[in-house]
Amino acid sequence: MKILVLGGDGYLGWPTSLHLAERGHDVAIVDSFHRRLWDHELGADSLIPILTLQDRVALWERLGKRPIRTFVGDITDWEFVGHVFTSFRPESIVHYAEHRSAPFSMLSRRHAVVTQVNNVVGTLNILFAMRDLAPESHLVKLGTMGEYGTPNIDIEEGFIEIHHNGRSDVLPYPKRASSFYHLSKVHDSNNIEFVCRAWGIRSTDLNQGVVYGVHTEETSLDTGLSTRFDYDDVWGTALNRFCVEAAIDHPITVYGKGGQTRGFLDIRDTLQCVELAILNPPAEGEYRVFNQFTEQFSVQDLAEKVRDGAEKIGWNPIIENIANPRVEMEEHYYNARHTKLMDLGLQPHYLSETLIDGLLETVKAHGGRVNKRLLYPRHNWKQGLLEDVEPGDRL
Ligand code: NAD
Ligand code: USQ
Repeated sequence: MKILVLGGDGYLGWPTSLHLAERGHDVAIVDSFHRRLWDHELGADSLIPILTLQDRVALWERLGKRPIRTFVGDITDWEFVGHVFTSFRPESIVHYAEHRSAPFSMLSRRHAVVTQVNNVVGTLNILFAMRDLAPESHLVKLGTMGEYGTPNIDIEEGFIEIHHNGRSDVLPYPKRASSFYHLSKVHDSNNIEFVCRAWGIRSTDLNQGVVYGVHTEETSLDTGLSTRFDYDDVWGTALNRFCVEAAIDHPITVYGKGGQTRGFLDIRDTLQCVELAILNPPAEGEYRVFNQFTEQFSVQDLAEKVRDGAEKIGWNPIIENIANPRVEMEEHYYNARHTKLMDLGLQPHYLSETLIDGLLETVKAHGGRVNKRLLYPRHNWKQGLLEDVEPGDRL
């Protein structure tokens, strides 16, 4: 199959591209390198060194692997999108090419606007390109579990049956996101659901939880094929950050009480889920939603798992419950359904079977690259970027 991976230079897009190429598909990557630029703005960098996209792709081919095409450009640029679709003619489009940091989107008015324009306009361009240039193709769009928020009822997979005043209907599940980033995904979902009805587009919205881990079968073939690994206060996600903190003997930064519960999954399962969605496409005009995570944990649970894993290998990290920079519930009900990908054959890698100490050792090997100034949060949800935060300061 001809598969276009939008955002193929990123944490998830790069290993997904390799995985799909290894499975015999014709893969083309699109990326604007915005992510590398946004890192520069914040003085952040991947913990694990990464090659340029051009060098990564060349190395992959030198290993005798199926070539991967690259298109460098921005999907908010309509001319560029048109060029990519007419020259590659994709059958499936995996859409990772968005701004993905909740903290970044809360830093200032400008950061909120950059996030929402990039995400909503980029996705609209892809939808119009599908209608006009690839009407049979299937969009596999990365959404987020954060679209739902933390309601006091069970979370369903995209839709809920509502009974009201003696009548009933199946409607999109109510959304209550907690950052301008998460809201951009809600806006995307609404636009996609609408064009499936209006134009007969096929789409799978993958409401993904927080991803952890770094190695996949293909990235492990050569250090030059490594994917990025973020640990800073703006881009780093919970478990990945906790491992880096433990590895350099920095307190593990649980925000607030730590009862915030989220869905999590191993990076290898992201690849499996995307492949399952591609191989089992929806019907013409169908908009379907899969909740893409394998287990749910509170952040305090995760911190304790990392601490216990670290103690097994002789380290002694401590957990610090610091002031929460976010506005979010720290104690709440959370029960999200996630059976549709399992029904398609997903075989999860559970955290209990993953050697946290293995991940810790990998991270430790790069410990010298950690910029400690980037560990405690330099922002909060109410004031945005705190310009006067000194290295090591806390909120
Ligand atoms: P990432 O920032 O590492 O990768 C995103 C890539 O998209 C980057 O290489 C960036 O340069 C590119 N990009 C962004 N805007 C673009 C544009 N307008 N045109 C072309 N390229 C553009 O992010 P990631 O962690 O790989 O996440 C990928 C997707 O998965 C995102 O949509 C994110 O919201 C979603 N997601 C990620 C996680 C996670 O834990 N990492 C969890 C749930 C959902
Ligand atoms: N948290 C801590 N300590 C930290 C970092 C985070 O306690 O050092 C807490 C946060 O307060 C939050 C939870 O951990 O309650 C998750 O935060 P996160 O930074 O790991 O994840 P989040 O901001 O939600 O965003 C990440 C990705 C995003 C994706 C989302 C999936 O960056 O692209 O959409 O995970 S989900 O969380 O399901 O919405």
